Amino acid sequence: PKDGDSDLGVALDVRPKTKRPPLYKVLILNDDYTPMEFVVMVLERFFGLSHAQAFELMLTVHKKGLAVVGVFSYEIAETKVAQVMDFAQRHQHPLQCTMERE
Ligand code: NFA
Repeated sequence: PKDGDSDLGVALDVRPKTKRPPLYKVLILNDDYTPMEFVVMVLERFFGLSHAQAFELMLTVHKKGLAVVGVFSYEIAETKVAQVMDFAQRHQHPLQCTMERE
């Protein structure tokens, strides 16, 4: 019994359920071959970052091994991952982009 429950044996929860949809982190992984400028272009093109923000985040991935580049609903995250993977493959770079539940 949470709320609105007397002793009738029936739980009446009057609180509105406002469960938010789960969010997903999109991550870019470092590798030894993808050019830095290509990663910067990816971050500008698909994640709406300025050139300066994109360069900074690319360096974080390069130094730390990976970084979260955005947080989205499942469907948007899935689309971002597919766009990055497709763009990298078309340019024959081994860049990896994945998603994980927050
Ligand atoms: N490590 C890559 C290089 O030195 C650059 C890179 C950064 C690749 C971020 C992937 C992600 N050319």
